[in-house]
Amino acid sequence: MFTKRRAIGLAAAAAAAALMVVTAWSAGAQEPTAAPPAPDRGLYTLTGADTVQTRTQVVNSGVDVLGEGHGGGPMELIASPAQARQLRAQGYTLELTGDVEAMLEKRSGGPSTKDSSVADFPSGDEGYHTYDEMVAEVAAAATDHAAIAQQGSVGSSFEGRDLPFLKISDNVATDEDEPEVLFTCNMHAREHLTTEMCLHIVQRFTDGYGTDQTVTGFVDSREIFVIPSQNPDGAEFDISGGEYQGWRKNRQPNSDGSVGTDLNRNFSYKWGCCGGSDDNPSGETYRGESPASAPEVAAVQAFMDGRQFKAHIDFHTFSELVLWPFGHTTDDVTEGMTQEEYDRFADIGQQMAETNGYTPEQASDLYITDGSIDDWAWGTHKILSYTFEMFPSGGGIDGFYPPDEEIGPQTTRNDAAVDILLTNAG
Ligand code: 0X9
Ligand code: CA
Ligand code: CA
Ligand code: CA
Ligand code: ZN
Repeated sequence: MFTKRRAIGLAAAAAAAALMVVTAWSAGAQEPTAAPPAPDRGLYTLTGADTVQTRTQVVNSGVDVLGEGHGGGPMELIASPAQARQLRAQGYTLELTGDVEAMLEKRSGGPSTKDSSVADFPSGDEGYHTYDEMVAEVAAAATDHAAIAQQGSVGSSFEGRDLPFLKISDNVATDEDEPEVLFTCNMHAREHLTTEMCLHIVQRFTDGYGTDQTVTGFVDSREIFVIPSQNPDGAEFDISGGEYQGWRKNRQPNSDGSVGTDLNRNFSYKWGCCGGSDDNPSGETYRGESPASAPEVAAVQAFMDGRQFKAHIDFHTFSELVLWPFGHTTDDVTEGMTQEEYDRFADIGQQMAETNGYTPEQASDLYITDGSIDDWAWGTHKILSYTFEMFPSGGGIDGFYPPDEEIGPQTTRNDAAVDILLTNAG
């Protein structure tokens, strides 16, 4: 994909250069004035989308919106030259600020010297877990803490990778009548910091058992479930070739030759209802062919259908936000959400945000999303379901790739929020 994109970009650049020569030649002495061609994946700042409706239109126009932005400010997005032209024709102002390919290469430490057939994080970022390392970590936690930790499988990804989960509780082999709480991570491929968040939760509630009083109390009184990666195919692809790829979706092929469904638009509750997703397969928020058409989503839904979760956090990056349902409507109170229920979401959301310094708000405050996991979890199962957008608060494509030195501080930053959720599951 990367190589092909780059080849197309080079061909376009060559064609444009040839055109400029011809133009210069036929114009005699005049200098060619054509601007250099816009990059295949250009980083842009967009202004003029000041309402939820216009922001929703931009997000689902096929482009790749980075982070969520704050308070209706300018949006940062990745667009092709054609997409940039189209958005300008619709009246938005776009300023080109960089070439994403060049930025990813720079962030990855320059042209890779690593074996490109093996998926591994670029040099200096080895603190992040690859898929195999994540699987090993889950297995080790279950082995080293057999009395309180048990491993299981949620199902398989499109490419056949196992989606492991870990259950942490006293009497772990018994399905006890204790509030069940779920933490899910890495739904979007490039959001690697979230995999570390789930592994940190695993570590904290296993290693801390018997010594940390808070941890011990929760392990004894709750059933904690952790799914570190909902999108391992995408995550592995994102680190393939020795360079970050900036990939978001899963790796399921589409009918038009493009690849990937946005898993956070593919859940079965009010799927595609409200303009909060893209029906064009090549778009970055493509909702898939039908509800739960992505095997990863079907697996997560079936797993959640089969348990009685009371509370849930789905971790994403980035923007430093605590979000609650609904995302499919800007209404607070609607079918499936009373004022009392909304107030509870907002109250607990604000309490959690108080501890990590994130901004708390309803998911739809920035743009509409349909088919997202939190709407589904609440809409179908009344699970107290939040979406966290982790560190950083902003930063273009590099925002998905904080140095691995951030893993420790940015995961422990959510300890108190996790504890608040666990408390409120009771
Ligand atoms: O667009 C998304 O899926 C999430 N942002 S991300 O940059 N991680 O892709 C935000 C989803 C917000 N809506 C709901 N949580 N419903
Ligand atoms: Ca490092
Ligand atoms: Ca138990
Ligand atoms: Ca139970
Ligand atoms: Zn995400």
